[in-house]
Amino acid sequence: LPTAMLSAQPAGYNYDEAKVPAYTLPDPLVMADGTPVTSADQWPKRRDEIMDLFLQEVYGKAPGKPEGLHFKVIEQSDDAVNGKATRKQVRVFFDADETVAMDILIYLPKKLVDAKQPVPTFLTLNFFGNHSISDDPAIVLSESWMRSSKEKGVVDHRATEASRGASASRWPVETIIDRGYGLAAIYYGDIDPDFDDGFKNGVHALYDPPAKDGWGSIATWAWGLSRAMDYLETDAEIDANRVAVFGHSRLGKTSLWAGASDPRFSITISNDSGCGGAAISRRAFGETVARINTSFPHWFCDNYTKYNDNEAACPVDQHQLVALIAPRSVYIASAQGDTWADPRGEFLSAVHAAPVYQLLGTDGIGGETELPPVNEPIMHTMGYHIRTGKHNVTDFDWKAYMDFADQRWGK
Ligand code: GTR
Repeated sequence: LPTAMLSAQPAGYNYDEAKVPAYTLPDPLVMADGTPVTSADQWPKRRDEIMDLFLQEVYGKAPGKPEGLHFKVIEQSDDAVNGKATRKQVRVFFDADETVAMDILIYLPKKLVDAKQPVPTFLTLNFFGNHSISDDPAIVLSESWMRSSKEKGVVDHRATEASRGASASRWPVETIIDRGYGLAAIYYGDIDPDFDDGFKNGVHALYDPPAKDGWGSIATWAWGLSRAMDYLETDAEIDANRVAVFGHSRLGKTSLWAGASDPRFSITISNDSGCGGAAISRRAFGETVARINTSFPHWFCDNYTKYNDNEAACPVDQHQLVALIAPRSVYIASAQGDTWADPRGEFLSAVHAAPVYQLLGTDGIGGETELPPVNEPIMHTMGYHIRTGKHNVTDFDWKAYMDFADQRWGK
């Protein structure tokens, strides 16, 4: 990732709160025909309306579970992470002919596996291959296309031995195991390589090219997370009722869409997800819809370009994405130095989704309306923090996510 570029403030965009345009957000609790939603039993109908708009105008429609989906354990060991964990690498084939597949790397606390206690697990996508999250030499070195050609030991868009552990600072594997959680990791490029190739590679190879409301890459990666969940549900060592889906940046946008579109995810975590993730688009603070659709034309469905420099015309905004997850737990995190992702806009989507959470009988974001002080996580059914530092995933973030999981899952 061009981290240096991300923590900078690209010129030509607004970073001044005083210059945020006046805006009116679409109300998640008013039906399309104007009827107010005042009781929980009206919510499913309103939720369908909002979901249809996100499918049609923002992320695009994905197919269901493919008929040929099947799984093979390609490697396993009961001696990983200094003897504290089991390791399993599972190949998920998206078709009967085994032409397209993704690998899931799974670490589980050995103590829980030995005690036959299903393990609550963080399901995550990563940017540089499963081998990049740890220097564990048994992790299969990814052969998939990689974005960078110079970073993280990647040469000519392929990983090399030097890529092992290159992103380990973002993945405190041993701490996760020590705290009694499992980690399931997938390289996002196995599902769909992150460049605009006209929807030919990755899993798109198995389907017709998408229409204007067809799945963009974010919807495709989220679909891959649902296929991973299909696997997790078959694995007795994993507690499929306690799976937290986590992602950073474009993969934070992805985890939010996965959590919204697949109710099997118990907790959804968005780390620094920004524009097209948790940030309110109408604020046009930092990255804008026009910029994201121009730089990354493959991420959203084609209809989303209608809202380039015209956010107010979009029938939905990102607080409604968060509302789609209700009443399930959601955690949104920001970084103070990540102005490109609009920290205040990320927080506000939690605030403006909270009425839906409250209607459904939860405490939402605990009635908070002001951005909390830095480094002080808020944890209710919805959680939020803004930490010091840049666009990144840090130990502070992971500690908050595991504390949140402890609280939500009553550990
Ligand atoms: C940036 C993009 C952001 C964010 C980020 C990332 O270039 O503008 O929306 O997704 O990439 O994924 O690291």
